[in-house]
Amino acid sequence: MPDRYEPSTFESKWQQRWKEADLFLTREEPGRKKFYGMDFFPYPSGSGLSVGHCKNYVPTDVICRMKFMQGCNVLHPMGFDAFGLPAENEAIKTKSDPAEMIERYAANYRRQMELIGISYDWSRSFASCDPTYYKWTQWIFELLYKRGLAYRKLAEVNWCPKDKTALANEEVVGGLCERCGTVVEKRSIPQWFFKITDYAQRLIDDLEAVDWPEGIKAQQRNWIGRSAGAQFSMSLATSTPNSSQPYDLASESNVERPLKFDVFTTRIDTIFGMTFCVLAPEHPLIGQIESRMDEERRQAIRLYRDQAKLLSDVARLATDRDKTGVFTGSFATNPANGKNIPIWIADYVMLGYGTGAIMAVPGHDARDFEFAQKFGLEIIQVISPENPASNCTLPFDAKDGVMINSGEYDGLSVSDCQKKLLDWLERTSIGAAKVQYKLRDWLISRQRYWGCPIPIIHSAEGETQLVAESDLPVYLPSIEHYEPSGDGSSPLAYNPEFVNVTDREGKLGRRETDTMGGFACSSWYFLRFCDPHNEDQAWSPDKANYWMPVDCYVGGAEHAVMHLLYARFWTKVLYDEELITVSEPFQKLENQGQVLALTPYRTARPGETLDVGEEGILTSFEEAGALPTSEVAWKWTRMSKSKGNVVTPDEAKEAYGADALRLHLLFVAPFEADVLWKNEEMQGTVRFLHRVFKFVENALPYFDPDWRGPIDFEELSEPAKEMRRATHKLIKKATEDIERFAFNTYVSAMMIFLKTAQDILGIRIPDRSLALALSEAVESLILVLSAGAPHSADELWSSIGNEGFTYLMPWPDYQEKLIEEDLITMAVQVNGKLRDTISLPKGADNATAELAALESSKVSPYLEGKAVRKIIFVPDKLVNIVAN
Ligand code: ANZ
Repeated sequence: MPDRYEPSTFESKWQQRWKEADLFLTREEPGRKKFYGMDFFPYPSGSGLSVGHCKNYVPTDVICRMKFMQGCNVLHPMGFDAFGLPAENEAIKTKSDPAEMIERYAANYRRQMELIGISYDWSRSFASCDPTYYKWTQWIFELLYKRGLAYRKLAEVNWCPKDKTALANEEVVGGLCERCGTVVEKRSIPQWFFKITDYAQRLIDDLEAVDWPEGIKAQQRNWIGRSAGAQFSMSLATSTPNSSQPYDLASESNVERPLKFDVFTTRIDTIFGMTFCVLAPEHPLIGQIESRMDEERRQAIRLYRDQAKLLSDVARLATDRDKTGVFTGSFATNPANGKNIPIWIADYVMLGYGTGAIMAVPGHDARDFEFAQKFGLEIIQVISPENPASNCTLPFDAKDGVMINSGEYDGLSVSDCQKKLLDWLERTSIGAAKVQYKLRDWLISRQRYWGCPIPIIHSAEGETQLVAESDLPVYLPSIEHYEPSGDGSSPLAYNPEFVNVTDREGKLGRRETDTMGGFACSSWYFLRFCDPHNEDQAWSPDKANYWMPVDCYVGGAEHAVMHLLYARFWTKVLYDEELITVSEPFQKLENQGQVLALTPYRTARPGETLDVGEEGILTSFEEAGALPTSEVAWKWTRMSKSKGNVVTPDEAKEAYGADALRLHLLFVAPFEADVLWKNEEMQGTVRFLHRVFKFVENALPYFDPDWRGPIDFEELSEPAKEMRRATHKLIKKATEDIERFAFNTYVSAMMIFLKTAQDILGIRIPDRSLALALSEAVESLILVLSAGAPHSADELWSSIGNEGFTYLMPWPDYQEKLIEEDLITMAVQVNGKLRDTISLPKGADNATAELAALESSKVSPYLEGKAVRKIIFVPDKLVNIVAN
């Protein structure tokens, strides 16, 4: 057998054998537990996989392999997120047919994943652009529609002028298109939405039930943004505070009922501190009160509203921006004390949140305080600190103070005051308690070609009809020119064969030409994997109920409020429809760290254009190498094609071997931590694998495949006992570490084991009992290794004369009693007199024993007031403290 790790001699061989044996075909054998392990399915890009991508595929593979060996039926599938903007943009750039392009790219991904020995069941694979898949995406769309959860409305949307499509809120980051970084504009176009807001509370509540990183849960909670407060109605005052002159209400067109508007507040307790109101610039009341204004004011307000249109939501909400606003000239009455207060318009109030109007309390709200100061508005304090001696500056936002300047509520605590005021609002029907969410409905339509067609027909009468279920799928036609039109409609709108369709009455209707954003396709693919070839159903309930939920879902944290929220929403709808029995799709979620690589970086000098990509990063390594090094700074940035810093698994395998790459990815850093990638470091795991081969080779002459039979624990020699202890410690540590995603310590446990085992063997020729313990050690090490380095494990397995694949062997068990270290009792003396005995593991070193002796409560009285001069240590027997 080889005494070194020579990957080129066996890795491809084993991959071929696994394939021939259909080794990773999903089994659904009765009586076994199930384990569903899955990676986020990727969009297959033209540049293929980098070792960065492998940083999540390998750990998931390790846990799936272990689970299978532990006796589970394992579902470990892989597919491709093929529809959507990145694919379409790439197809346009490379002038290819997107369907053909995706197939090519996906095949390359698969080749690379196989290259590093990932145990996917490829028989279950699909791409979201396959008609056999998107038929069911459309079917779920119809289900949402029938439940009133899919609707179309004219909406002001985020429009990316570069991608020429509307974007969901989640796809806009800091006012920029999440994909291309273009400043997003507002446009009014009819759009399809999914009513995710109906599920806001359940999406918060059910986070309790899943085992996810706290950070992701917090991001989801913040994004959903629950606020409990009150909503109440304010009436426009018929007179200004300073004059008893009533407005000439008769001159207004809508004077039958007094004008009212609602405000939402989380601090109803501060109602007596309201000194003005603020409307969002888009608030409809403004149009209604325009007739009260003179021309100058009307103009000023129009100008202000136009300016607000140009600002992104992020800019409007920025706390460091100077407050701006205009007075409407009108007043509203505070229902709590009857005072008339001015109504202002300001862009820090957003139309889309709450009611788009607020009661402003400058004494206690920082934004209102700033505004009041700038425009000279009254500031009233209504809460004082509980301890009157403590001074407070305004705005004072404490919630544990005492009410002041609040009439009959004076002296109450904030929370009691809130309760009483809520009672009063409800009793008088002025308002009620109200829960608000920041979450908006999910904008799903895209004015682009490469997506799942929306199965809707606009009838001749202008009615919206669902395509009959029997007519699904609505095929995405293959068209020559699919570049975005930019006029707010999809290129499909210019394809008469697609557009013209008969409606349910047999008249000429029009097909919906928007397509669904890619996130629709990825909101249920985990269900399809349970039953991917079903032609009659999206999935059979039996299969989905067997496999769901996904036990372990692995992917990047950047999807926190997009994919991960949408998939939870669809799962809940499908649960409500009784199509599945789980209401959460992913029981456990793990986010891997990123792989960063050194990237040549240089900023352009004045007047110079550099051939650079993002943020001044030089587009290729070679070019950078050619530059004088003093001009180039090197930065650690995420590995990506656009930065020219990619290392492919192909290169890594070629130079170091697939198993060395796999173990390195596991070992180099904790799973969730970022990695600074250096190719040379893979030498570390190459050396480790060399040592494993050497160890097995050395053990081979003594190897007894029947070690299980003749071993008798009581009879073992001391070194054999130690060997068994090391083996069982390894099994325990590896099993537990893989289970808790601590893959780096799983690998280091194997390294430590190897060292210990070699120390035990030393240069001695093993006696019979050590030979048996060694045989156990060798087999266990190979099996434990097989999750991380499966090619080497299979090679070693056959080299010790075993048949078949390690994957089909049971994962080794450990015996706790063998791990327990033998304890010995040591005497503790002070100045030669016995004062205590302590229990320590056999072989404890002097530092451990001394510390334990000094900490003994029976010993310390004898040391009081004395200085320890010397400690005499006799291993496993005695600690004598000399003190005077
Ligand atoms: C009076 C008040 C006093 C408020 C106080 C806060 C502190 P969250 O917690 O984020 O839900 N608000 C309501 N609607 C708004 C809108 N459309 N645009 C901007 N601000 C709006 O915030 C709720 C609080 O934000 C509400 O409570 C309201 O100000 C403001 F000491 O009312 B509050």
